[in-house]
Amino acid sequence: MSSDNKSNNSILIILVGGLAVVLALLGGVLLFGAVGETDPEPVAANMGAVSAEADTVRSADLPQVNATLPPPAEPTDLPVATVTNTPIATDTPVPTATPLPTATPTPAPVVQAPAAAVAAPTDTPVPVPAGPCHLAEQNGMLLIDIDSAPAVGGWVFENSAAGFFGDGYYTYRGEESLRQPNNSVLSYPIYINNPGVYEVHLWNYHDHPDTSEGNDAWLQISGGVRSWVKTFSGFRDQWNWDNLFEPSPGNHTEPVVSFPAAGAYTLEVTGRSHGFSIDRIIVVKPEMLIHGRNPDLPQSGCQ
Ligand SMILES: [Ca+2]
Ligand SMILES: [Ca+2]
Repeated sequence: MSSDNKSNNSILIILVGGLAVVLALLGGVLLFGAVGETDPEPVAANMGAVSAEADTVRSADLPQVNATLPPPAEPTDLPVATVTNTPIATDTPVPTATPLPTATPTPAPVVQAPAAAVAAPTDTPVPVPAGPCHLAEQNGMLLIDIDSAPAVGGWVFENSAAGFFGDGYYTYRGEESLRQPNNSVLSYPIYINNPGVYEVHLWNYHDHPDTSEGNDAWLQISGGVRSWVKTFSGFRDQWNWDNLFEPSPGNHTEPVVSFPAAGAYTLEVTGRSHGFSIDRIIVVKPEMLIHGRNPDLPQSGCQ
């Protein structure tokens, strides 16, 4: 019997315990169910408000973000500024090109150069020949002392006949050479600055009893100015300038020559008839003939 009782008691205990657990669980469910129903709306309201706020905030923030996004449009302005700076840079090379026109004054000295070149010809008409002294014509006058060249051949230095310039003169004492020039050539380098027509006169002397004897010499000027020509004087026993050319027998002409250009020439004299004296030779323009005869003038200078 006892075992049955015990088993019955155990079953009872289990049933009571199970009932208690069921009751406990039911009470808890009721308790939590009441609490869950009291807060839900406010919570839901708050949640909605919060969600609404969240939306408004998000929406408000989003447009603001979008509003703040436009400023990035400024970068678009920045490239514009860089573009505006670029044309400025293009303007900058223009002022750099301006200094080039300032370099234009350089051509000015080029203009001065030709001006100096123009003045040069007037100062130096023709290059001065190298070598011996060239007796130079100045102001239409060229004065040559016969003894400025050494006496050669039949020429003799003398000073017995009064009326000569300086220390003396030359007299041809060689053999007569009536048909052609001989070897007793006196040579005078000369320089003509002013080309044109000139007259050649000899300060001469002869005392032969026959006026037509011992009264002439040969003369020539290089450069085609005057080939050898007989030059004679008709005045006896006196120093005079009155000589003429005789290019052919009986053809008497004024002793005129013409220099085609400025430059160096050579005047030469050689003997023709015995006893003819020459002291000075002048090559002068016709309008300067009287001045060229002045015995006080010294021989022309060298050039
Ligand atoms: Ca003399
Ligand atoms: Ca003669």
